[in-house]
Amino acid sequence: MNPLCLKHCLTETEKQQFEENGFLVVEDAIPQEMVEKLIVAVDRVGAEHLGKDELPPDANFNLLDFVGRDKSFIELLDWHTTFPKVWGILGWNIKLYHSHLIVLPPLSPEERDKPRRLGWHQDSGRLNIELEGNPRPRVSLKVAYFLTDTSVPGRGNFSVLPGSQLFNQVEMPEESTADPENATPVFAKPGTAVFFDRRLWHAAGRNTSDTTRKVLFYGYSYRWLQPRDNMTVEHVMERSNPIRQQILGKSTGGMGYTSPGEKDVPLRTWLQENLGSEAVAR
Ligand SMILES: O=C(O)CCC(=O)C(=O)O
Repeated sequence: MNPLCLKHCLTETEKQQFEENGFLVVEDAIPQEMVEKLIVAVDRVGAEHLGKDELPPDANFNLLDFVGRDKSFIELLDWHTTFPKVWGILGWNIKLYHSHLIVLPPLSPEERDKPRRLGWHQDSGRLNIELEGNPRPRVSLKVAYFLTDTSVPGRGNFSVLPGSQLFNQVEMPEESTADPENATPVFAKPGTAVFFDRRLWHAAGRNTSDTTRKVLFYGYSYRWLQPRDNMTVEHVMERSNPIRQQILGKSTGGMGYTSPGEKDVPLRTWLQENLGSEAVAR
C-alpha cells in the first residue's frame, strides 16, 4: 500500500468532528488530473449503462456496483488521503461492501421552482429495522468523491442533518414540502471527499444549476456484512495486492469474516508493521 497513507491518518480533531456531526469533509482529497480521469471513466461507464455512444446531457442515474468497471475506480479503494481515515474510524476488519455513482443533471425548468422535500434517509435498508439499540450501531460509512463543483448552493449538494446519526428517527416539519430546520448543504469542490456515517440522515439536494453533478460513493463496512450490491470484482482480484484483495471482499472462508486470521486481514499486518501494535490493539 502507498506509504503516503501514513501522512493522512485520522486526526483527533477529525475523529471528534466525525463522531459529533456524523460526517467529515476532506478538501483536495484527489488531485485535478485524477478528477479528470475519473470523469472520463464515469462518462464512459454511464454511456455504456444507458446503451449510448456518449453520455447524454440529461443523463440521470444511480449506478450500483461501478467499482470494477475502470482501473481508476479501483485506485480509489485505498487512496492515500482517504483510506487511512476509513481504517481510523472503523478499524482493520474492513472491506468495500457497496459502491454507487450518481449522475444528477439540472432539474427541468418546470421542476426547478416546485417546492419539494428532499429524500431524507439513513443507509442500509433493513439494518435500520432489525438492529436493536438507540442509536443503532454504525457498521459502515461511505466516502463520497465529488467530481464536479458543488461548492455553492443549488448544485444538488449532498445534504445532511448534522448529528442525526445518533437518532433512529428524526422529525419532519408538518408542511410536507419543507425540510428540517437544520438541513445543511455540504459544499464540496471537485476533488473533495466527504465521509459519512451510514446512520446520518442525508439526501441529495436539488440541482437548480446548469451543471450536471457527478459523485462516486464508496461504502466501507466490517468484513462480516453482506455486500449491498453484486460486487463484480472477481476480474480484478488476481492482479490486486493483498490489501486490495481484502478491501474487495476476499476471505479464507466463512470463519475468516468474524474471526479473521493473518491471511484474511493483511491490512492489520501492514498497520502493525507501520504504526505499531497499538494501532491494531482492538
Ligand atoms: O446523492 C447524494 O447526494 C446522496 C447520496 C445518498 O443518498 C446515498 O449515498 O445514500
